[in-house]
Amino acid sequence: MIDCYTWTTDNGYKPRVMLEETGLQHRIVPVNLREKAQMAPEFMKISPGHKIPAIVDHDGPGGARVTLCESGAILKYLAEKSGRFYPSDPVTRAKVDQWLFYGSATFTTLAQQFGHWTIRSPVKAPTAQVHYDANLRDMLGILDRQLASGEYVAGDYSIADMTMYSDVHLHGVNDIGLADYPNVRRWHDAIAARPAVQRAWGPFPA
Ligand SMILES: N[C@@H](CCC(=O)N[C@@H](CS)C(=O)NCC(=O)O)C(=O)O
Repeated sequence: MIDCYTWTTDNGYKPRVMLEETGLQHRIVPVNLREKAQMAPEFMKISPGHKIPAIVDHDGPGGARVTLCESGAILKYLAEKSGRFYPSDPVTRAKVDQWLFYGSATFTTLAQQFGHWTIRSPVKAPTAQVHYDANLRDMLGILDRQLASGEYVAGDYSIADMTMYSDVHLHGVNDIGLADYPNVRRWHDAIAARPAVQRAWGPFPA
Protein backbone atom coordinates (compact mmCIF):
# COMPACT_ATOMS: atom_id res chain seq x y z
CA MET A 1 0.00 0.00 0.00
CA ILE A 2 1.29 3.47 -0.92
CA ASP A 3 0.17 6.59 0.94
CA CYS A 4 0.22 9.60 -1.39
CA TYR A 5 0.41 12.95 0.39
CA THR A 6 -0.88 15.54 -2.00
CA TRP A 7 -2.95 18.65 -2.71
CA THR A 8 -4.68 20.25 -5.70
CA THR A 9 -1.57 21.77 -7.27
CA ASP A 10 0.46 21.08 -10.41
CA ASN A 11 2.98 18.88 -8.59
CA GLY A 12 0.25 17.31 -6.49
CA TYR A 13 -1.47 15.80 -9.54
CA LYS A 14 1.65 14.10 -10.93
CA PRO A 15 1.84 11.05 -8.61
CA ARG A 16 -1.95 10.79 -8.61
CA VAL A 17 -1.89 10.36 -12.39
CA MET A 18 0.88 7.75 -12.17
CA LEU A 19 -0.90 5.83 -9.40
CA GLU A 20 -4.13 5.80 -11.40
CA GLU A 21 -2.30 4.83 -14.62
CA THR A 22 -0.46 1.92 -13.00
CA GLY A 23 -3.25 0.73 -10.72
CA LEU A 24 -0.79 0.47 -7.81
CA GLN A 25 -2.70 0.12 -4.57
CA HIS A 26 -2.74 3.51 -2.85
CA ARG A 27 -4.46 5.84 -0.45
CA ILE A 28 -4.71 9.60 -0.97
CA VAL A 29 -3.78 11.72 2.07
CA PRO A 30 -4.73 15.36 1.44
CA VAL A 31 -2.29 17.91 2.87
CA ASN A 32 -4.18 21.19 3.00
CA LEU A 33 -1.64 23.81 1.92
CA ARG A 34 -4.06 26.66 2.65
CA GLU A 35 -4.08 25.57 6.28
CA LYS A 36 -0.28 25.08 6.28
CA ALA A 37 -0.69 21.35 7.00
CA GLN A 38 2.64 20.81 5.20
CA MET A 39 4.39 22.37 8.21
CA ALA A 40 3.24 19.60 10.59
CA PRO A 41 6.33 17.94 12.14
CA GLU A 42 5.01 14.46 11.24
CA PHE A 43 4.69 15.42 7.57
CA MET A 44 8.13 17.05 7.54
CA LYS A 45 9.66 13.72 8.55
CA ILE A 46 8.48 12.49 5.13
CA SER A 47 9.12 15.71 3.21
CA PRO A 48 11.86 17.70 4.95
CA GLY A 49 11.32 20.70 2.64
CA HIS A 50 7.60 20.85 3.62
CA LYS A 51 6.44 20.23 0.08
CA ILE A 52 3.85 17.98 -1.46
CA PRO A 53 3.80 15.54 -3.15
CA ALA A 54 5.32 12.83 -0.97
CA ILE A 55 4.71 9.11 -0.69
CA VAL A 56 5.16 6.37 1.86
CA ASP A 57 5.41 2.92 0.31
CA HIS A 58 4.76 0.38 3.06
CA ASP A 59 5.90 -2.42 0.77
CA GLY A 60 9.05 -1.11 -0.88
CA PRO A 61 11.99 -3.16 -2.20
CA GLY A 62 12.68 -6.07 0.14
CA GLY A 63 9.63 -5.11 2.22
CA ALA A 64 11.24 -1.79 3.24
CA ARG A 65 9.14 1.24 4.20
CA VAL A 66 10.16 3.91 1.69
CA THR A 67 9.43 7.61 2.21
CA LEU A 68 9.97 9.89 -0.76
CA CYS A 69 9.38 13.49 -1.79
CA GLU A 70 10.11 15.37 -5.06
CA SER A 71 7.63 14.65 -7.81
CA GLY A 72 10.31 13.56 -10.33
CA ALA A 73 11.83 11.05 -7.90
CA ILE A 74 8.35 9.76 -7.03
CA LEU A 75 7.39 9.28 -10.70
CA LYS A 76 10.64 7.41 -11.34
CA TYR A 77 10.19 5.24 -8.23
CA LEU A 78 6.63 4.33 -9.20
CA ALA A 79 7.74 3.63 -12.79
CA GLU A 80 10.45 1.27 -11.57
CA LYS A 81 8.11 -0.39 -9.08
CA SER A 82 5.36 -0.97 -11.63
CA GLY A 83 7.51 -1.48 -14.72
CA ARG A 84 5.20 0.94 -16.57
CA PHE A 85 5.61 4.26 -18.41
CA TYR A 86 9.42 4.09 -18.34
CA PRO A 87 11.13 2.37 -21.29
CA SER A 88 13.62 -0.41 -20.72
CA ASP A 89 15.73 0.53 -23.75
CA PRO A 90 18.61 2.57 -22.23
CA VAL A 91 18.69 5.22 -24.97
CA THR A 92 14.97 5.98 -24.82
CA ARG A 93 15.11 5.82 -21.00
CA ALA A 94 17.87 8.46 -20.98
CA LYS A 95 15.68 10.73 -23.12
CA VAL A 96 12.72 10.15 -20.78
CA ASP A 97 15.02 11.14 -17.89
CA GLN A 98 16.08 14.28 -19.76
CA TRP A 99 12.49 15.44 -20.21
CA LEU A 100 11.47 14.25 -16.73
CA PHE A 101 14.20 16.40 -15.16
CA TYR A 102 13.46 19.32 -17.49
CA GLY A 103 9.78 19.01 -16.63
CA SER A 104 10.17 18.89 -12.87
CA ALA A 105 13.19 21.18 -12.47
CA THR A 106 12.56 23.81 -15.16
CA PHE A 107 9.10 23.64 -16.73
CA THR A 108 7.03 23.38 -13.55
CA THR A 109 9.27 25.67 -11.51
CA LEU A 110 9.04 28.51 -14.03
CA ALA A 111 5.34 27.88 -14.69
CA GLN A 112 4.73 28.21 -10.94
CA GLN A 113 6.39 31.64 -11.03
CA PHE A 114 4.08 32.57 -13.90
CA GLY A 115 1.13 31.42 -11.80
CA HIS A 116 2.29 33.41 -8.81
CA TRP A 117 3.14 36.72 -10.50
CA THR A 118 0.57 36.73 -13.28
CA ILE A 119 -2.44 35.07 -11.71
CA ARG A 120 -2.38 34.90 -7.94
CA SER A 121 -0.21 37.67 -6.48
CA PRO A 122 -2.30 40.53 -5.06
CA VAL A 123 0.74 42.76 -5.68
CA LYS A 124 1.18 43.40 -9.39
CA ALA A 125 4.80 43.44 -10.54
CA PRO A 126 4.78 44.13 -14.32
CA THR A 127 8.45 43.24 -14.81
CA ALA A 128 7.95 39.81 -13.23
CA GLN A 129 4.70 39.29 -15.15
CA VAL A 130 6.33 40.05 -18.51
CA HIS A 131 9.35 37.88 -17.63
CA TYR A 132 7.40 34.78 -16.60
CA ASP A 133 4.83 35.18 -19.36
CA ALA A 134 7.73 35.12 -21.88
CA ASN A 135 9.26 32.12 -20.08
CA LEU A 136 6.06 30.12 -20.25
CA ARG A 137 5.51 30.93 -23.94
CA ASP A 138 9.12 29.95 -24.66
CA MET A 139 8.68 26.62 -22.86
CA LEU A 140 5.43 25.92 -24.71
CA GLY A 141 7.34 26.59 -27.95
CA ILE A 142 10.10 24.17 -26.92
CA LEU A 143 7.51 21.51 -26.13
CA ASP A 144 5.66 22.19 -29.38
CA ARG A 145 8.83 21.67 -31.42
CA GLN A 146 9.60 18.45 -29.55
CA LEU A 147 6.08 17.15 -30.17
CA ALA A 148 6.26 17.98 -33.89
CA SER A 149 8.19 14.75 -34.46
CA GLY A 150 6.47 12.41 -32.02
CA GLU A 151 3.14 11.70 -30.42
CA TYR A 152 4.63 12.00 -26.93
CA VAL A 153 7.68 13.75 -25.52
CA ALA A 154 10.11 10.80 -25.63
CA GLY A 155 8.80 7.68 -27.35
CA ASP A 156 5.59 6.27 -25.88
CA TYR A 157 3.47 7.99 -23.21
CA SER A 158 5.69 8.11 -20.12
CA ILE A 159 6.50 9.82 -16.83
CA ALA A 160 8.13 12.58 -18.92
CA ASP A 161 4.69 13.48 -20.30
CA MET A 162 3.09 13.22 -16.87
CA THR A 163 5.48 15.72 -15.35
CA MET A 164 4.71 18.45 -17.89
CA TYR A 165 1.00 17.84 -18.35
CA SER A 166 -0.06 19.58 -15.12
CA ASP A 167 1.22 23.04 -15.97
CA VAL A 168 0.21 22.80 -19.61
CA HIS A 169 -3.28 21.94 -18.39
CA LEU A 170 -3.42 24.64 -15.72
CA HIS A 171 -1.59 27.53 -17.35
CA GLY A 172 -1.17 26.61 -21.01
CA VAL A 173 -4.83 25.87 -21.60
CA ASN A 174 -6.40 28.29 -19.16
CA ASP A 175 -4.10 31.31 -19.05
CA ILE A 176 -2.06 31.47 -22.29
CA GLY A 177 -4.18 29.40 -24.68
CA LEU A 178 -2.68 26.78 -26.99
CA ALA A 179 -3.66 28.27 -30.37
CA ASP A 180 0.00 28.99 -31.20
CA TYR A 181 1.10 25.52 -30.08
CA PRO A 182 -0.87 22.97 -32.15
CA ASN A 183 1.32 20.00 -31.25
CA VAL A 184 1.00 20.77 -27.55
CA ARG A 185 -2.79 21.08 -28.04
CA ARG A 186 -2.98 17.63 -29.66
CA TRP A 187 -0.73 16.12 -26.94
CA HIS A 188 -2.67 17.79 -24.13
CA ASP A 189 -6.04 16.65 -25.45
CA ALA A 190 -4.86 13.05 -25.88
CA ILE A 191 -3.63 12.95 -22.28
CA ALA A 192 -6.70 14.74 -20.93
CA ALA A 193 -8.89 12.05 -22.53
CA ARG A 194 -7.20 9.22 -20.62
CA PRO A 195 -9.55 7.76 -17.99
CA ALA A 196 -6.72 7.52 -15.43
CA VAL A 197 -5.93 11.21 -15.88
CA GLN A 198 -9.57 12.13 -15.46
CA ARG A 199 -9.78 10.10 -12.26
CA ALA A 200 -6.57 11.64 -10.92
CA TRP A 201 -7.81 15.17 -11.60
CA GLY A 202 -11.16 14.46 -9.95
CA PRO A 203 -12.07 15.18 -6.34
CA PHE A 204 -10.17 13.46 -3.57
CA PRO A 205 -11.71 10.08 -2.76
CA ALA A 206 -14.02 10.31 0.27
N1 LIG B 1 10.45 20.29 -6.68
C1 LIG B 1 9.29 19.86 -5.94
C2 LIG B 1 8.36 21.06 -5.80
C3 LIG B 1 7.14 20.72 -4.97
C4 LIG B 1 6.30 21.96 -4.71
O1 LIG B 1 6.55 23.04 -5.25
N2 LIG B 1 5.26 21.78 -3.88
C5 LIG B 1 4.42 22.88 -3.50
C6 LIG B 1 3.00 22.67 -4.04
S1 LIG B 1 3.01 22.47 -5.82
C7 LIG B 1 4.31 22.91 -1.98
O2 LIG B 1 4.14 21.89 -1.37
N3 LIG B 1 4.40 24.10 -1.37
C8 LIG B 1 4.24 24.27 0.04
C9 LIG B 1 5.45 24.81 0.73
O3 LIG B 1 6.50 25.04 0.07
O4 LIG B 1 5.37 25.05 1.93
C10 LIG B 1 8.59 18.69 -6.66
O5 LIG B 1 8.75 18.54 -7.88
O6 LIG B 1 7.91 17.89 -5.99
